Amino acid sequence: MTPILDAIHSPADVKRLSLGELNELAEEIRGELITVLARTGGHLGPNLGVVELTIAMHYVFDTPTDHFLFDVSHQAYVHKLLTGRRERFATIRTAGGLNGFMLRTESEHDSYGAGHAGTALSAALGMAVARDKLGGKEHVVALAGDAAFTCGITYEALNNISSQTRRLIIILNDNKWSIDKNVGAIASYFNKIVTSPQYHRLYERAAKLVEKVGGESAARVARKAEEAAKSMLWPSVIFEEFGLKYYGPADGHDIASLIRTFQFLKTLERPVLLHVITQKGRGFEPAEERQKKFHGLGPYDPETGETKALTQRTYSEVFGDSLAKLASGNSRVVGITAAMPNGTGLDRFRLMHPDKYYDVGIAEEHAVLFAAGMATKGFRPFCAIYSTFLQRGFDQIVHDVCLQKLPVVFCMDRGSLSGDDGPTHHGLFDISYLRGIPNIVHMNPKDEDELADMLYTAMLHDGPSAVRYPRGIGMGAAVKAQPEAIAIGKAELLEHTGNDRVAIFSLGSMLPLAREIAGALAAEGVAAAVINARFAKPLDGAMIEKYGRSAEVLLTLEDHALAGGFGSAVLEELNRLGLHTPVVRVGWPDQFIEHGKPGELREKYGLSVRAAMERLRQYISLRVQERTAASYL
Ligand SMILES: Cc1ncc(C[n+]2csc(CCOP(=O)(O)OP(=O)(O)O)c2C)c(N)n1
Repeated sequence: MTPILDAIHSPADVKRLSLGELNELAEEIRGELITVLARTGGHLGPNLGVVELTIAMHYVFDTPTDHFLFDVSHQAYVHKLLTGRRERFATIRTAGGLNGFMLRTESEHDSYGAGHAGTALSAALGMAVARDKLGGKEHVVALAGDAAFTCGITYEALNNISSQTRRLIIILNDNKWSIDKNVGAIASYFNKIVTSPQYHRLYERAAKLVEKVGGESAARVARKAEEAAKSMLWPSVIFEEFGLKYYGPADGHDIASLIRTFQFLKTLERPVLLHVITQKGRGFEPAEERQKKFHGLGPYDPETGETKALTQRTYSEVFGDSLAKLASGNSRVVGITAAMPNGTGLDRFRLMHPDKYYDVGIAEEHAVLFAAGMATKGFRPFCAIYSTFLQRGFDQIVHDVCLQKLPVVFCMDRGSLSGDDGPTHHGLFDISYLRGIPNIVHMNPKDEDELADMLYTAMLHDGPSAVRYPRGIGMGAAVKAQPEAIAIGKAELLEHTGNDRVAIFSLGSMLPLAREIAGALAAEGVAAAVINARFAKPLDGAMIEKYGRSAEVLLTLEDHALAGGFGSAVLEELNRLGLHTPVVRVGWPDQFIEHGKPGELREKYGLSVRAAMERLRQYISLRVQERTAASYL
């Protein structure tokens, strides 16, 4: 039963509620989150942590006139529930349903889309400056988690804010957690503030004063008291050095006090940062106890929080185990993650090699540079970064790693459609953004065993390399006890007859589709070679030439954008060879792909046997007709 939530159709309905009703609303929202996400999966923990915060924000501010930006925006579900999307909430992260992140096209209340971390402060500043230029009065409020303060761009924004605008509200939502425990100096610094009894007393005193007297004069007194004490306690409060007024730490679950604080912050004519303490997973015991697991997960039991155990190892797990094995035999191997130890499987490596494991925070650019530095001293750094997040490190890959030919290995998990998360998380561009860079080797394993071989190959290779593999479980292939090196740039011919009219060049995980297509062609009497291409760079030029000369048509398959992808690389090679063999390229079209089940999306966008056969038929039947016509003459 959710009588209060049922009556919320827009933020205006939130403003009509009494404090008691607001607190009940918070509980109803918690229930809704727990039951809906049990079916769809999603970011349960982060959203349970911001229920009161989001309610108070909507109580005080007026979206869409005012603008809310959520960093990453994985914690925007409560905002969705309060902004007219309650009826569709059960569709979240399902095909055709609500997206799991803020989306400008989804609602006028989503003023800024996101999915990657660290963007909120810069974008909020841009909005605030645009508002100032246009003479607007609206408020811009950015909410960012403590882990967003491990991102370099957050500091680039902080460096700019006070010189650019006088009105911007930043909420630091501090729950001590990134996905794993938050790391680094800033995490310790926040912890110091939060655990300081003096600070707490100070904030409470200031809050009481604001409550009692209200308005600007109280604020002035409070500010004075705070400033005096702050400078006694700390040499400086970091945000104040950046020119932002710091308030906090505040209880992020106390709606009444949050409302009062926001009402006060609204009146200020200077950029402010409110430090709010919340508990990730609040109100659902399993999530309170296992913060990491409940950050984001698939369907679970709404009573116990139990999830179905996978029967097979994921690619991430195979990666973590294989790297751990390599590190056992090579003291120079190190593993680097940008705040994703569990997502990448590097947590398994951490267990065995804690001294060779580095979590640098959500700092992909830094991770790449850090790896480059280690490589100059003879180490073999393996940077485990999802394909989508490695986009952040592009310049460092070009300018630092590839230009200097440093042996850094990029292990790109989610090099595929990401599925439920949608366009911010699909890893469909890494071939395009990497293959134009000189010196890099780009590998794509067909199964788990080949992933282990490619990691081994990368370790032995004296230069930069990247290995790309998909999300989730693999093919179920057994991994050999000892990996074997693969010759760089050599494809693997898996099926051939000597009289193949079609040559299927399959990249990575597309192999089952390649075999199915070969089977469908065989059923029509057309022989096809199946090639496991393995490398998007360097290509196996000899294999392409052989079939470019002998087959009637080449078919390329990739779980990647067609623009600049593997098929494009094959076309370039044919062009270099002066061959005009037709090429049918199967991959993702030149548009951002929405969220949904990978199988359904593949069907929709033509990454299927049916679509490939239809397109091949044009060339094969054409040749047959040509021959028939010729034989009449
Ligand atoms: C550039 C980038 N790298 C990694 C991620 C993966 N990621 C999603 S949420 C998250 C942790 C966010 O922690 P925090 O901002 O403190 O918010 P919380 O979930 O604790 O509320 C990470 C690392 C990402 N979204 N973007």
